[in-house]
Amino acid sequence: MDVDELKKLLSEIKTDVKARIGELASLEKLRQLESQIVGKKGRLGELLGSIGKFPKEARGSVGQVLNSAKKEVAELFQTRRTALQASESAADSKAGVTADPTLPGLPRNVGSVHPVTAVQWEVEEIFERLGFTIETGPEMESDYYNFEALNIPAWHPARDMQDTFWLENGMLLRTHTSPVQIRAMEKFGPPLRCIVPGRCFRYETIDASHENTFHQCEGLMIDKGISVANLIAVMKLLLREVFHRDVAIRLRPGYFPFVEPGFELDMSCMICNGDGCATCKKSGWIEILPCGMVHPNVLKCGGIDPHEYTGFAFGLGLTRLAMMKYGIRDIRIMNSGDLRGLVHPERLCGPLIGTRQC
Ligand code: FA5
Repeated sequence: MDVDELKKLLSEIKTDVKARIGELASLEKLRQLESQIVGKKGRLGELLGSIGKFPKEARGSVGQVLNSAKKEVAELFQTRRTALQASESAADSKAGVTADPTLPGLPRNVGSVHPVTAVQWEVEEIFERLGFTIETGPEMESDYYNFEALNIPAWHPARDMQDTFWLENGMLLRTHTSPVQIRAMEKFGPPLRCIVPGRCFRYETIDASHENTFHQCEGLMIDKGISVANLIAVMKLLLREVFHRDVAIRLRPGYFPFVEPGFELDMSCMICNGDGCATCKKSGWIEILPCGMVHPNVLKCGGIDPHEYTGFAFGLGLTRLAMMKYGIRDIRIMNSGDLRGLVHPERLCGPLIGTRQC
């Protein structure tokens, strides 16, 4: 097709539009015709998309002709649209149709997330990237999973480290998330990488950094050849990702019957920048991440051969991590229901996903 033939075709299209447009009685019909003519597969739309098929030297004039036709057709549609809109709204008001203020409004996404939930999502996301799964376990536990299987028999003085809420049915409210270590070993066997965020309970006096109901996040990695080096690397990565910078930490020997060796990993208090305040009891440090190499007795209880496999475990204080991350001075705010402590969800990474019950 040459430019003259194109002009002829465009003029036919315009005549056709003019003839049909006046007969259209509704905005919907007008919209349908517009899409038949100007839409990608419409008569004019196809021509607009065909500039590339014309010889190079003709493309300039073809483009001009097409654009002016496009403009004229768009004006025809706009003029008719304005007329139809006016007549439709006149018809509505004649029929008494007006805006109904009693109809329910459009729903708005309001609401915020608890700081512990926020930090939990973040930790889950970090560990999912490292190939860890997310598990859960029961809050009402047996003596066996909470203590015995973790190398804490009934006579062991370490039981006093975690004051326990005992229930009338002989069960207890779990004092830590560590029982899920055993449940996960039993359920999945080695190799194993999982984290277990969840609520814990201790019968203890509440102060700025101690609650009787708080959150921890257990971590467990078991495979051949896992060492303290893996443990430290993962702990450092975790804190760097949560705080988006290197965080001052100190590692000291720590005693937990279920790990050997065991460590206490403290982070510099973010409330006072390590100067000492009520939250860190003037020490400048917050106990946040006790950890260690899984004790061979614990591996055995989970049905894993300690001669073949080793592993590390940690018990992250999730509530304290949230305090450090969001600058919350007093842990008592966390369970107070004070809405001012909530975090805006758009700053967060996503919903809890892939949680499994162990
Ligand atoms: C434990 O609970 C061990 N199960 C952690 C562990 C797991 C060690 C695996 C080694 C291997 P601990 O009692 O220190 O340890 O508690 C762990 C963390 O939970 C503490 O560092 C602290 O951040 C948090 N935490 C403990 N008690 C409270 C409390 N009353 N209120 C708020 N946070 C607490």
